[in-house]
Amino acid sequence: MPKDLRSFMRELEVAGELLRIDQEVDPKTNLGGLAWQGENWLNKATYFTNLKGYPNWTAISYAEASRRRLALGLGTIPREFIPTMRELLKKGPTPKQPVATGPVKDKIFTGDKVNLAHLPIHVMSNMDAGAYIGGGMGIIRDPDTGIQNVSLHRHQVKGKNRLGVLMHPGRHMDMIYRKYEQRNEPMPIALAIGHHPAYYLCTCWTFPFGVDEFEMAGTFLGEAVRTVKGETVDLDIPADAELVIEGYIPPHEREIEGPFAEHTGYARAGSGFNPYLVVTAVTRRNDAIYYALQGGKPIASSQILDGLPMEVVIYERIKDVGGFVNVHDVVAIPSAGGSHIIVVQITPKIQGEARDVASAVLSSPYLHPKIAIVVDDDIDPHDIKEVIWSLSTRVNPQRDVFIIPDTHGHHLDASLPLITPPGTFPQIRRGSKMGIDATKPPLTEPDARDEFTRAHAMGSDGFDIRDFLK
Ligand SMILES: Cc1cc2nc3c(=O)[nH]c(=O)nc-3n(C[C@H](O)[C@H](O)[C@H](O)COP(=O)(O)O)c2cc1C
Ligand SMILES: [Mn+2]
Repeated sequence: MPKDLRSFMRELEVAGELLRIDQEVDPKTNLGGLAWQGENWLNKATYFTNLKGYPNWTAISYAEASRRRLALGLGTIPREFIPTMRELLKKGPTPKQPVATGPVKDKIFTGDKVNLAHLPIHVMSNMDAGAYIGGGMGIIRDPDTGIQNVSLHRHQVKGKNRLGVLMHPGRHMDMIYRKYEQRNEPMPIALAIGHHPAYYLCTCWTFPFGVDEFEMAGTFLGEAVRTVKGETVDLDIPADAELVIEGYIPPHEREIEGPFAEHTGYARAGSGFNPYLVVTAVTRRNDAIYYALQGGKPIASSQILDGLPMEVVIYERIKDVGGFVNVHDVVAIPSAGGSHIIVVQITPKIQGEARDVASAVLSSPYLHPKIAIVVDDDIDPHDIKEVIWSLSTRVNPQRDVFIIPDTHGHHLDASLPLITPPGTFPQIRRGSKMGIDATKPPLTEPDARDEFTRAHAMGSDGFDIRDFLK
């Protein structure tokens, strides 16, 4: 059996990671909030079996949206995520396996039969313009090379066969869409919704331009991705997805899109005149599970799906700074509004190394990192209390904080000034970045370093209070 959303949901259930809600839930009014509370209050993914107005559907939220669950899907544990992914990346792509048909073709709707109102697309946040698809893996083809690209984008429901689309400037969909615009041709697209988390991880990974994300999904899964042809588009679509929406994005056309609460937790940035998508077909499983990916207020899917790949990419980038760095861990802080703060744990060898590392973090393939904090090897970078303690006891601001002015910033970060007119596509921001060296003095200064050796409560390493209560 191929790995898919269903095989993963069985794993979640066995691991105690899945809540099930059988009471009636309304995708338009309370599914988003219940999903958010399931993750943020109870640390679970939520499976909704009773959807108001959609009797034949069920839905899942936060399936992939935690460190633990993503690690589970990849057969590892959270602390081993970076080394596991580095090993997998070394294997390179796995060619896709075309098949004649698959479960995603159980039901096929084209022409007048297409109606997005028949899908239980949910409203994620109170400030959103309406229902949005968050979990649509956007498959397109580079018209020059024929190579497919897959990326995740927000899609506002705008009518029975019309969706919005937001493309960040410089990302691969934006680059490929511009090629279609130069030819004055519509860009065919398929959104695959609902699958194993390895698919979502690849979709959100920043691979070099020209890498087919689904070939990397095959490597992450340990099995080739099975693909079928689209009904109305010449694209290779995952055969074992739950639901697929096919269509095209017309060239040069823009219309109002948004607002939509983003990974920053705010809703206005990004909204304005954006391209749109015309739906030409919907195909799905008989008993399709809607993948109600929840965006917006942290912690939501965006912080995890953007953040974990970022950690691996940044680790690769900084390990060779200055020749060699003792780097132990990289954490994209999920509560930092979409990975705008990165904490790196190193053992500094020499003065200045931590600053060099912070500079590399701030100029990675990602635009999100705005603040880089470098901590020493005795600080747990996942524990924000530890990071704050380190900042408060190891940082002399005038010596250890540096600011890089006038950098390019993330287009959804409303704290950075826009340099393109508001509401136009694409939106570009000028910002600045900050590095903080919160490490102890380096190994070359053992005496100074020793002054920062941590004290512990007496004997606390040697016993467990619970044994004293028996
Ligand atoms: C939940 C979620 C929603 C996202 N929404 C958008 C979006 O609306 N527009 C966009 O350009 N990128 C969005 N992204 C980021 C891209 O999917 C991501 O940068 C991806 O790696 C881009 O693919 P590429 O490397 O092929 O360009 C989103 C990511 C996540 C995790
Ligand atoms: Mn890509």
